[in-house]
Amino acid sequence: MATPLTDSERRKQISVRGIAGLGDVAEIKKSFNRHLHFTLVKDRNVATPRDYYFALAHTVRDHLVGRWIRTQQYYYEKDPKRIHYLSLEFYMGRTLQNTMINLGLQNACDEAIYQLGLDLEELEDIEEDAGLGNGGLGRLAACFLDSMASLGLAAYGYGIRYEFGIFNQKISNGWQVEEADDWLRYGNPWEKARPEYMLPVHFYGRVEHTAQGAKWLDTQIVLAMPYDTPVPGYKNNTVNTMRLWSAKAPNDFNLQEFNVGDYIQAVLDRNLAENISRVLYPNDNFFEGKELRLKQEYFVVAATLQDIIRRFKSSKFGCRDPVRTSFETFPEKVAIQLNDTHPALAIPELMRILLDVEKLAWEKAWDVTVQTCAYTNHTVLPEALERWSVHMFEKLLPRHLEIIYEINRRHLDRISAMYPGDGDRLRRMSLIEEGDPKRINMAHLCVVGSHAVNGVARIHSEIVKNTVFKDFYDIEPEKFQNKTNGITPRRWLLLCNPGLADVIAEKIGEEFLTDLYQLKKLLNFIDDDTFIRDLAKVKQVRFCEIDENLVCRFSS
Ligand code: D6G
Repeated sequence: MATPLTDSERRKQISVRGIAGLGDVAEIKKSFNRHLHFTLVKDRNVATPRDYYFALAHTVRDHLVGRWIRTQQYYYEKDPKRIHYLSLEFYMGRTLQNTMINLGLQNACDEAIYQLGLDLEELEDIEEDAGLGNGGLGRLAACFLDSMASLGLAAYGYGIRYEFGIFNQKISNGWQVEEADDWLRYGNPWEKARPEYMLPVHFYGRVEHTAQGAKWLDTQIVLAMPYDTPVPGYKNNTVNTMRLWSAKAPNDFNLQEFNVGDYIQAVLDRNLAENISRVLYPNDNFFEGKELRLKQEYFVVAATLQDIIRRFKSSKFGCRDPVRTSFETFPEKVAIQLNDTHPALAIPELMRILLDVEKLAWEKAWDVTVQTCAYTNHTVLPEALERWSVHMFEKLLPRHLEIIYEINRRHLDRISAMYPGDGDRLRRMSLIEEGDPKRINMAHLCVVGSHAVNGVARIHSEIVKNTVFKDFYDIEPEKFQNKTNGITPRRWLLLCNPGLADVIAEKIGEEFLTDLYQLKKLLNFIDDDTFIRDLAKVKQVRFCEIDENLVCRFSS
C-alpha cells in the first residue's frame, strides 16, 4: 500500500485546476515576494501567516485586473443588454481558492507556495468569509453572479457592503451566543473602493406639486460609496463586477449643530447616517418592520438606479440613440432582477426618476418600469412577507408613497373593470392593506410592477400560482415562471469535494463543470463496479485519507 496522498498533492494532478508551468510558478513567486515587500511592508523574518495570505491574495488578484478592465471596456464597446441583480444579501464566502480555480492558477500557486516553504491550504484558511447573507437567498445571489460571469453575460451584482455580516455562532456554557462578524478588520484585498462614483441618497423631506411636476424637497442626504469586487467567470476571461454600497455621511452632515457650537456632536452624529450599512439583519424568513432596514432597502435601490441610468445614458444605444425617444430602449438594454421583495422599491424609484426627473408621461414610465423589472419570490410564509407601515413610508419616503398609491389606483381600476362589483377581490389584490396600521404589501407591488415572476422550485412556483398570487395569476398567467435554484459546480463540487470531482471527470470528462446536465452520462456506469467502488471510497474519505488506486488520470 503506497503512502496516501495529501489533498494538496492530489490537487496538483488535476488538469482542471491549471497546469503548473515553470514560468507561471516563477512569476507567482516573484509577485508574492514583491507584494510581501511593497504591499505588506514585511520581510520573511517578521511576516505572519496572515501577511502571507494577503501577499498571495494580491498576487492572484493581479491576474484578474487586466481581464476585469478588458471585460468592462468590451461591454462599453458592444453595449449588450446588462443584467442587474439587486439583492440585500450576497453570501460570497471565501474568494481566493475560487479565483485560482476560475483562472486555472491553482496548481501553479500550490507549487509556488510550496517552493516558498509555505502551505497553500493553511493560507486559504486565513481568509475571512464574506458572510453577507443569511442562507439560501444570499448564496443564490452569489451563485448567480458566478454563473452569469461563466456564461459571459454582462451582469452586475448590486447590494450593501455591510460592515458586519452574519454573526458568528459560539457555544458558551452550553448556550448559543452571537458574536459580531468583524470581517473587514484586517482589510479586504478583493475589493476596490470607488469614491469617484459616490452618489447621494435622499430620505425624509416633503413633496411639493408644481406646474413642472412633483418635487421632493428638504431631504436628508446620505452618500453611497461603491466598493467593486471582481467576479471571474470559469476559464473564459470574463470578469464582471459586484458593486456594494457603503453609507458615508456628507461633510456638512448636521452642520446646523456645528453652527451652534457643537462641532464634536456633529462629527459623532455622522455615525447615525453611516449606520445604514453597518450590519446585516440576521432575519431569515421573518419580517421585522424596522426603519433602519427600510433605509437599507431604499439606500441600495436609490444608489443602484442612479448608477444604472448613468451607464445607460452613456451607452451607444441608450439616450444617445437619435432615432428612438429617450428611455424607449431602456428595457432592451437594462434588466433589473429583484431578489425577493427586499429591493422592491426599485419599482417606485424607477417611476420617480422617469416621472419627476426625466419627465416621461405616467403610461410610458410605467411601461418602461414593468418591462425592465422582474421579481423572484422566495417564500410563501406569511410571517416573512414584507408589509411596511404606510406611516413609516410617509415620513421616510413621501414621494414613493404617492407613487405607490397611484400605481394602486390604476391597478384597482383595471381589476374593477375586469370584475365589476367584486369588492372582496379588490381588497385581496390591493397593494395597500387597510387596518391599523395601514400597510403596503411589497409582494403585490412586485407582481404588479414586473413582467416576470418566478418561484425557486417547481412545487414552489405552483404554490405561488395557485395560492399566494392566485388572483394575479388569473389575470396574467404569462407572467408566472419557475426557475429552480441551482448552484455552481465549481465551488460546490470541484472546490469542496475534489475527490468526487476527480472520480466523475475520469469517467465523463470535465464538461460537467460548466454543464451539470452532463452528469446524466454517469448513468452509463451504473453497473461499473470499479466506478461504484471509487465513488463509495470518495464518500468515506476525509481530506487526505485516499487510496493510491484513486489517483486521478486526467488528460492534460
Ligand atoms: C470596475 C472595473 C473598472 C471599470 C469600472 C466601470 O470597477 O475597470 O472601469 O468597473 O464601472 P462603470 O463605469 O461601469 O460603473
